[in-house]
Amino acid sequence: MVTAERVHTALDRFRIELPSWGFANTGTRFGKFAQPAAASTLEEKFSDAGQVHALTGVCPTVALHVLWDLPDGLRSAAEIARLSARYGVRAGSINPNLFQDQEYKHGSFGNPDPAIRQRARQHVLDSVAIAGAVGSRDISLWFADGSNYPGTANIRARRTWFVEHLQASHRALATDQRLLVEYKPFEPAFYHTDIADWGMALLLARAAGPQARVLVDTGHHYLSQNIEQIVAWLLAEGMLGGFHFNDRRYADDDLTLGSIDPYQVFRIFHEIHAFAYESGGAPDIAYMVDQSHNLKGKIEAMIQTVCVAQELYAKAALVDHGALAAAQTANDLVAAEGILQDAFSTDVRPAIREWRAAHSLPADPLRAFRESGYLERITRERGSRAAGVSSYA
Ligand code: RM4
Ligand code: MN
Ligand code: MN
Repeated sequence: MVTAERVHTALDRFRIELPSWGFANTGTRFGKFAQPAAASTLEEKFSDAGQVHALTGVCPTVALHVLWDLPDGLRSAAEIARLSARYGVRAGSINPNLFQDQEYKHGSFGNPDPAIRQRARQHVLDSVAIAGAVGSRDISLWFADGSNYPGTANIRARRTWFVEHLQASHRALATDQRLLVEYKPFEPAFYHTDIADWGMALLLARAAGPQARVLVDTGHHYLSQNIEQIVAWLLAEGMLGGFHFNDRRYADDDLTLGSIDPYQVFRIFHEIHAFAYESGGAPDIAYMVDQSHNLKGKIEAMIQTVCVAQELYAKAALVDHGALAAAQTANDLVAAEGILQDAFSTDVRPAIREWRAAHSLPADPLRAFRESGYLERITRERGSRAAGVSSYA
């Protein structure tokens, strides 16, 4: 297949979910710089996500955070249906919030108080019901649980509670739903976190039940950790459920994808394409963005992210897998590495522009957004009200 064809085939099957919280005001613990155009209602988040999807054509779903987006729980389902019809994007993964209520100061599923563990379980069960009502497949679990000081938490007891409550959550799933278990080694807890790495997430997902998978957030690793190796292992185990994409230089920085290390993202996509090549089918992975743009314009940063994701996914699809296998078998290190480097340095942008034209999409979505007048309109409409910081991420 020639380059353009390979790029087009890859893009045909690549979809990426947008986080509702990426359109809202966010910041750091040192301050929040409110943007007049930031979304503060669910309707505005759907509207902004709808813009990104209209211009890129590859973002049909929006991840929702239950506490921030669905404070009325199940009663919000009808509203979601209305917003989906109006703005052309559906509800994506449902993210329970097990970290902001005062009760969760010492944990949720890992809290030593059984009443709080029960409350957390109920919130996840409610979230599964919401997912059912809005037609979402994935319930995505991230826990802030952990401790800050040695000796203050019974690590094994908490592990047992996690198994028990994840199993109870899994029992509530419909047959087509999935539970995604996210891991993170630091923040907000700084001594231990209850699900610190992919191994713990894998064991917990296995213990939870057959519809649980691991979710890899690129920012949730120690520096220099080989994330693509983790991806390769999870693929081999049939346990890679999805990604939260973002980039970082130090910790969970939530910077735009590929802004710091595009080769890292390329290597992750390469492992996925290589797995598909060897196993004869693309794995079922939910690609999601988990970023908060504190300084960049939120919609622009999201469009930029989607375009970069497409480029890196397409570049990785150019790897000649047959030649790579031969070079690996012959231990021809320079040739093998060169095959990756050739793919990475190919300019796929002309082929992506062709693909967009073929789908009646603007060749340059960012430019089309800047020329659309949408940003000026929402800045006018939203800027007049008092700036509210509706979420943090
Ligand atoms: C966490 C994690 C979760 C996200 C929250 C807001 O660090 O990445 O996925 O929902 O932040
Ligand atoms: Mn995440
Ligand atoms: Mn994170």
